[in-house]
Formats: sequence, structure tokens, C-alpha cells
Amino acid sequence: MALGGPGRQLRALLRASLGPRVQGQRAESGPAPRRAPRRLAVEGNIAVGKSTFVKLLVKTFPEWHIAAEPITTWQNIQAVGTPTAGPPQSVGNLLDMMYQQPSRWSYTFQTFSLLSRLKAQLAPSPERLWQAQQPMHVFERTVYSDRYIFAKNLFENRFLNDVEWAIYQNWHSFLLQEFTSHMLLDGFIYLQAAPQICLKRLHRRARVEEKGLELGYLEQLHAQHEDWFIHKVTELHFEHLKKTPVLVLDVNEDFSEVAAKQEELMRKVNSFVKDL
Ligand code: UDP
Ligand code: D5M
Ligand code: MG
Repeated sequence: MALGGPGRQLRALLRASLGPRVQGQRAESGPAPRRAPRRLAVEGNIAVGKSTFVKLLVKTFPEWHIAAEPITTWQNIQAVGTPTAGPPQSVGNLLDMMYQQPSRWSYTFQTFSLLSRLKAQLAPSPERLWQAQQPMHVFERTVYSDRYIFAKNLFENRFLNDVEWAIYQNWHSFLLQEFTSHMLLDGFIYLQAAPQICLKRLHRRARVEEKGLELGYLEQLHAQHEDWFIHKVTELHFEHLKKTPVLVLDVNEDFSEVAAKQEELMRKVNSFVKDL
């Protein structure tokens, strides 16, 4: 994949927005003020291009820190507490198990993905981010898309039954209230594309566990995203979430290879984050 990176024009724009620097130092005298990192989440349908997009973000904004989706953790569940020689053994691929038998494994998957996303959102921002001019900690999906996109959709399809859905929501609300201050986000970037485009990209990526996924599933997930971010009809249980700004980026047109499209997207991101 060729991530062309931003062109000269965009680099100039970014330099202007970050303020003057002299040989890597601030032009003003005295130590740079420490600014708490802002927290941004990238959301969107399966295979819409989130991972590709966050790679473009770090190329454009090298100071930013990315928390990638912990998919390999779900593909290789590690045994705990069993002393073994050599590297820890995988006891199963939970992503595959969920897609093979959704009624059996959806609840288990939701508990584990919530745990892994909680850990990611609780992890402190790296120290180097505190020295940055425009510090940004970016998450590829969140504890919120777990509940308001995936778990909700699985429940509506009866892959989570009433009891599982009630217990899941109970846990989710409790944990997020306990850790409210760590769960706050300054903004969402919603990557929006037609489900047919996502399906094409999903086939291009060819992740083994997803080979049985059909257009209908991507259409459902698309509708969940639109209900939350565009129509704003999803019932959200956290007041701060209702007020979090959302930048909607149309990525129907291919951006992985097209410099002009990359520049357009990064320009929009740049003006969005300036106001956060
Ligand atoms: N991709 C593409 N054009 C784009 C964005 C992504 O062809 O504009 C491809 C990308 O190279 C990958 C697949 O689509 O093969 C899925 O992208 P990614 O893994 O970034 O999607 P995610 O699931 O993280 O949203
Ligand atoms: O998403 C990674 C893969 O993981 C994709 O197959 C969707 C799936 N996923 C992610 N979170 C969840 C939850 N909470 N429930 C069910 N399935 C989930 P990608 O879009 O490739 O980054
Ligand atoms: Mg991804």
C-alpha cells in the first residue's frame, strides 16, 4: 500500500498551525508548557479504512500516538498462569469462534473486547506526547462502538439474548462510570462509506476469519453508525458522549493511493483538531 503522505502545501499548512520552531526548539524562551494530550477516536464500518487512515495520521502528524485495535489479542487468546517453556500458547481464536458460532460466542467476545478496549483507554499517554506541541492520543475504535455498534447489533439479531444483553450493559455502564475521567474523548472521526465499498475493501484485505461476512452484515453495521453519528437517534447512556464533537469524513473514494484525497482528509482533520 502506498501511503503517499501529505504534499508540500499541506506540510506548510501544518507548520503554520503548529507555530514557529527553531532547530526543534520553541522559538519563545523558557520551557514549553505541558499540555494534556487530546483524545480522539476513529470509528467506522469493518474494512472502511480505519487502520489505513491512522497510518496516514501518523505520517502527517508524527508526534501523535496511535492505539491500534487489539485484534491480534482476540485472534490469539493466551492461557493464563500455565507455566510453559517458550512463548505463550494460543488457546483459541475468539474472532473466528464468534463468526463461526455467533450465538455461542458473541457474549464472550463482547466481554473480552470490552476488557481489551478498557485497558487501551486506561493506558496513560506516553511521556513523549506530553512534550509535543499538539499532543494527540488516537484510538482505533472505543468502548463506545463496542456497545453502540456491535453489541447492540448482535442483540438486535438475537445473537445476544435478553439476559446476556442486560448483563453486558450492566457491566459496561458500571465500568465506564467507575473510570469516567479516563473514558472522556475530545472528538470522534467517523469514516463513512457505502457498505458495498467496505465489502470490496474487506475482500481486498482477505482476513481469514471474515471470509463468510456478507453485505447484509455490513449494511446493518453501517445503519448503526449512521444512527449514532448522523441521525443521532441511538440511545446513549453517558452525557459527555452526547456532546463529543464528530467529524464525518466521506471515504467512498479511495484514499490509500490518492495523494489529493489524502491531503483533503488531513486538511479537514487539521481544522477539526484545532478547535478541540
Ligand atoms: N483500502 C483501500 N482503499 C482505501 C482504504 C483502504 O483499498 O481508501 C484497503 C486497505 O488497503 C485494506 C482494506 O481496504 O486492504 C481495509 O482497510 P483497513 O484495514 O484500513 O480497514 P479497517 O478495517 O481498519 O477499517
Ligand atoms: O475490525 C476488526 C474485526 O473485529 C472485524 O471483523 C469486526 C470485529 N469487531 C471489532 N469489535 C467488535 C465487537 N465489539 N463485536 C464484534 N465484532 C467486533 P476492523 O473493522 O477490521 O478494524
Ligand atoms: Mg483495522
